[in-house]
Amino acid sequence: MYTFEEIAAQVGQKIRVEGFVAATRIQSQIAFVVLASGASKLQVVALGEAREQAKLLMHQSYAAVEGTVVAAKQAPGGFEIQAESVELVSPAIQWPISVDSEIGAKLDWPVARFRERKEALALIVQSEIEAEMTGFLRRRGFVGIHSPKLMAAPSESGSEVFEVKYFGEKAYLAQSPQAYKQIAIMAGLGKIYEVGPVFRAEPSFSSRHATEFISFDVELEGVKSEYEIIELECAMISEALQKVIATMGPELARHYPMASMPSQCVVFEFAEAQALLGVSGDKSLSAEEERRLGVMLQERGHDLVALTRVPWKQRPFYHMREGETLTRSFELLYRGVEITTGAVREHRHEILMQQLAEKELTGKGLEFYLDSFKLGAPPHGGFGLGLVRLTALFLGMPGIKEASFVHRGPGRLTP
Ligand code: AMO
Repeated sequence: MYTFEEIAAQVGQKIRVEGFVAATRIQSQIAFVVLASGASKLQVVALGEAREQAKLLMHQSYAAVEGTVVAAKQAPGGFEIQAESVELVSPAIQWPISVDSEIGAKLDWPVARFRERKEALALIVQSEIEAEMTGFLRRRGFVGIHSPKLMAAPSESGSEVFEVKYFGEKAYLAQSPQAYKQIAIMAGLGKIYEVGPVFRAEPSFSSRHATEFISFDVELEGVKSEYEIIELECAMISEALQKVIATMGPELARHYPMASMPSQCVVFEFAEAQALLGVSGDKSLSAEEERRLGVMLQERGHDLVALTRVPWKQRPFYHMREGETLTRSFELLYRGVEITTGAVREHRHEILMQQLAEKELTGKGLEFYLDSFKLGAPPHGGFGLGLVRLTALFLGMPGIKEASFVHRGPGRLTP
């Protein structure tokens, strides 16, 4: 990889550069080759023998050029390489997709897909969002942890779990780091985060589901209200997106015009959202209802919306209840799509066990977690954020496949 700055500093010198062949133009006396490396494009001018060699370069092959850096106003970056030799290092003998190919074909060929700057930019944005969000947390004293992904029991609900063989026994792929986040808090770590893969055996082909995705998880001690967690998460997201826009603004605007700052986070109770939608009951909102709510609230200028007081019936056993029927939990919707579930956790062992029984669960294989609450558990809470969903929605993409490096879904175990 080279940058314009590095090459510009070598004007007058002989250098060797390598890169992908982004364009060639062969004229009767002269050949122009554009080499691409990351975001940089470098013009190469070839005469004589070097021109003959340039004729052999196919589009997107990998090539090496030796030559002198000269100032050239008309070239990208204001300089070019006058080639002495052009070498075809590795030919591109096929090119399976184009920028206009549908997402399925692009997912089949990540090598070809990410040579396109717009596609690579989505991965860079995601990397920046992740770094800014973890930076935000680290500045506030959060510690990054890595929890195991092989477990003796399902970590969330029993359905949607992948079973794997484990030395003659059954193991399960973690659906979330939930148990370990809470164990870290009970262990006295105070504030933690984890960014890592989680697995859900969801036979869903929807634009928002993957069977393996990156979960951005946070947990902290001393939390008594879901509003404290919402405030923390919204501040983290806003600050991260603001920094991404500040550093990548012009290029983002060119490729992803929808990438803009979200509004301030607003809070609605779940029942208020139902009233707006004209629905009732204890069930979660469907994707369509979330989308409709998103449209209604966006018309009022809100695109980041927390729904609180979510019914107990739709929540896992470890959420803190609010009265008989509600929970101190929330969902965060961004542009009409759920990106987060968060909650104050039930930290009282006896009540936790009652809630487990009420959900008709045995807790088998989760004893290590359940017994931890007998060792003195602080009040605590946290949230899990779908990182790729956040990136895709920020960039205005139709779904998470468009923002994934490599997608895992039903029927997609390769590449
Ligand atoms: P939940 O199951 O709601 O909560 O997951 C948290 C967030 O993860 C994302 N997500 C997904 N992304 C892509 N594909 C999927 N199949 C998928 N499923 C979920 C969503 C979702 O909001 N332990 C709790 C979190 C907590 O309470 O801290 C949990 O896992 O963005």
